[in-house]
Amino acid sequence: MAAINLPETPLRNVLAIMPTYNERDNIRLAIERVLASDDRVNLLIIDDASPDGTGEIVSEIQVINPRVTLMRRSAKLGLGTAYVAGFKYALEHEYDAVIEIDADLSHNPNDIPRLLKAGETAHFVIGSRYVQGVNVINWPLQRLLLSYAASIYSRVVTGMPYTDQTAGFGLIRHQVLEKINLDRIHSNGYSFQIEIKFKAHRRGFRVVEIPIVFTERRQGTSKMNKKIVFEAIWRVWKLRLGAVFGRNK
Ligand SMILES: Nc1nc2c(ncn2[C@@H]2O[C@H](COP(=O)(O)OP(=O)(O)OP(=O)(O)O)[C@@H](O)[C@H]2O)c(=O)[nH]1
Ligand SMILES: [Mg+2]
Repeated sequence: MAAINLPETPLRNVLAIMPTYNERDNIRLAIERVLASDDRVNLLIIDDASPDGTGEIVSEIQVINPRVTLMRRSAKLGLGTAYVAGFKYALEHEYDAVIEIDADLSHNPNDIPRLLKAGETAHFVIGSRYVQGVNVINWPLQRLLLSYAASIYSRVVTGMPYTDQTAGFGLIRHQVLEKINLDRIHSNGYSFQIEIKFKAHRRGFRVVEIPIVFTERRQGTSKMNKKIVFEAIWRVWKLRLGAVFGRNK
């Protein structure tokens, strides 16, 4: 696996991608804070027909703010396919990089400048909860242990050295998105985050972790469920075996 040269171009324009499902109580503040974080950042919100009216709120905001775009899908199709649609949009519109960020303010938009800074010399920046101790606020112990154990498990199975394998906050340069076959990403829940890191790592891109603090949502409801966890458990083996047998392109 040959290491790919470090990125040479500065980050001129970056698309923050924010998938939403029932985030009515978070979305306004989330938009405001992401846009305030850096002038180079525009925002794409991918709403899966949220019954609570999240899409209508964003629709009103995009009319008055050219930095905000709404992509509406007809049903709840999952986080993974939302990000894939967002990545394709970013490539079509020639963004230098994308930022993945949740709408529930668990990821702090104030950390975006540090992601951008690290992205000057890396292709993939992971906003990591575990690279410097454990930086998670307000999670029940059970949830924290599940997440932490999932990272260790994925690390052992995939061989990737990163401490936060399911991180959903990060920056990905366009070179990575171009190189990965986006139509061949099949996982949807937490394993989506593992799969995309794995594909970047395998292709020799420079992946770095920077510490971030993750805070449990204060508003709205969680979409996390057992199916998402079980998907991750078997998917990592699929990734590993696919790599062994030369698939996963
Ligand atoms: N478009 C879209 N967005 C989704 C879907 N599922 C979750 N999301 C969004 O993805 C982000 C992460 O989902 P969360 O429900 O916060 O998942 P989580 O962070 O694991 O769980 P909690 O923070 O505990 O609720 C949030 O912005 C959700 O609104 C989906 O099927 N489609
Ligand atoms: Mg969340």
